[in-house]
Amino acid sequence: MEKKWWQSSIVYQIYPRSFMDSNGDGIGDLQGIISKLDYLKELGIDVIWLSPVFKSPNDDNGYDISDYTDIMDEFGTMKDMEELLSESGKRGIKILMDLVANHTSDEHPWFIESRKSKDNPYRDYYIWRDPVDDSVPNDLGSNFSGSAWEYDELTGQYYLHFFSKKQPDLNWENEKVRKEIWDVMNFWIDKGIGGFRMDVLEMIGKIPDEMITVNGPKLHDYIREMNRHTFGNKDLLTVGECWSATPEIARQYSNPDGSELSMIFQFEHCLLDEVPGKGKWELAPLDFIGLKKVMNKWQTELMNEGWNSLFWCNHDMPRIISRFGNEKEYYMESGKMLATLLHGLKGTPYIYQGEEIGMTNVKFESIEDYNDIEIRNMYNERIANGYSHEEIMESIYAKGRDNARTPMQWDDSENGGFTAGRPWLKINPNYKRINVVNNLADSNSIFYHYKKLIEIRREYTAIVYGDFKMIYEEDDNIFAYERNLNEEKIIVVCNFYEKDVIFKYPGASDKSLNILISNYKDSSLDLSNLTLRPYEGIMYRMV
Ligand code: TEU
Ligand code: CA
Repeated sequence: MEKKWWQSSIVYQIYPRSFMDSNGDGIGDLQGIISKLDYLKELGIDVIWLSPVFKSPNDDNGYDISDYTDIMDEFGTMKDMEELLSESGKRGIKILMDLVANHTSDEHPWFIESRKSKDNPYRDYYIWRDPVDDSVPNDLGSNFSGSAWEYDELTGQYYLHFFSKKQPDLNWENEKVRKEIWDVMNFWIDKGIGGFRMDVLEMIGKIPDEMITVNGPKLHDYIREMNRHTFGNKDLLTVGECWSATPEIARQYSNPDGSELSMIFQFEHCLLDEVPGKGKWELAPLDFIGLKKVMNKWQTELMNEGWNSLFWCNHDMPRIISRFGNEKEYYMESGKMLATLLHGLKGTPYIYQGEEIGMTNVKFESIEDYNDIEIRNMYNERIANGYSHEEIMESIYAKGRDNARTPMQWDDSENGGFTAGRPWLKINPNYKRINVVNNLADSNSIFYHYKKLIEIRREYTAIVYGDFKMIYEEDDNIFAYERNLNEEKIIVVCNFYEKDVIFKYPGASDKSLNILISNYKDSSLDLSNLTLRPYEGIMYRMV
């Protein structure tokens, strides 16, 4: 397979609202990001995925767009955006824009028009249906609780919204809609961006009348058509958010012939600490063997065709140390082990802001301290259904999206150096201990661990291109694998838990072995009989 720049790149996701506030209004902004580019350069990343910065009434913090070619007032102006592009360009960093094209805001001019009358030229930009028996057209539900259909008095029809009712779904069957989106994409491509992250891309081929929400029959036609009219011959990074993809579908999305995308995000590894089939709020202990199986499957099935994205965190996910690590007793060890485990895999790694300094989940007592619409809708629905405040909060503490969205912790000053004003969402009270300044001052910090992982990936091509082979598949505590390229072998061995465990490398040999990175100072080189301490995670190189 021809080598692509995005295969050897490291992506850093910024949630602009929470990254850095430059003007004291409590909301992160583009100038704030610009002021921190040198910090990102120091970490060593190549690409920034910028969560949406377009005009938006912020019902879902920018994932409800009212103008795709202008910047949200709170974040700055188009001039600031152009400055961000040129300043990051100077540092060799590309910018991915977050294309939310499955739906718009209800305040987008297209929807304002669409809503006016049944014969408005924009009516078919969205999905309108007559009532059935004086009620909703069918049982489709919104991802943010309740029905996916909202009644509109004016014309006596329902419109479809798979997210909040302020996020009406676009009708991709309408060619005019598809063309509008290509125009938007070309507008941004012309500004010199590095590519797109595409929000809930798997949903654009929906057929609501047949209850088909994802992977509709025309999905890949739409993507190939979009590819031809926009980024197809531009060498950009494109990554689609595709929760329901199987490896087979992913090979299609990331087909090496370049007809669709670079890669997708799939989330199978994020669904293993919930009661199967019951959704994210029904908590269950992590199915560790399940996690290994899922990782093994995706690594293996996309090894020679297609490409994986690698991530633990994003703006919708809990913090990984709180989730799969041991925040209380082995904070450093588990944080570093999880990073090593992920960054040794084959694919393009994504780091979510704050992950590189070991930020953790947050626990606010009052629901009023939460902002996220998914959390608030779920809370209200569950209270109405008789759940107690306490049990709902347990779910929110474990899985709520605001865990990822508390402001970035820059230093130990008030509000963690994020803002001189009052932050839009409270900062995690642990900011005095966990912050950028502390990380940069300690050569043993989580930050320097991530930085080193990035350097190692640059140095050893086996990590980017090598084959993957899982070892110790059935073990209940150890996550271990090999990466092989020509004569070079990388071996990653991780103890996922706090008990000491013994690892015996099946092919221990007399070849020379060295440690590329470990979360303990004195990790052993004796792979034939290795005692792994709590959360010990080591990456070896054998030549
Ligand atoms: O997320 C898609 C999505 O399915 C999420 O709502 C997901 O179910 C939930 O967050 C899991 O916790 C994308 C964006 O990443 C998310 O931030 C947006 O709210 C959503 O689309 C709507 O645009
Ligand atoms: Ca601001």
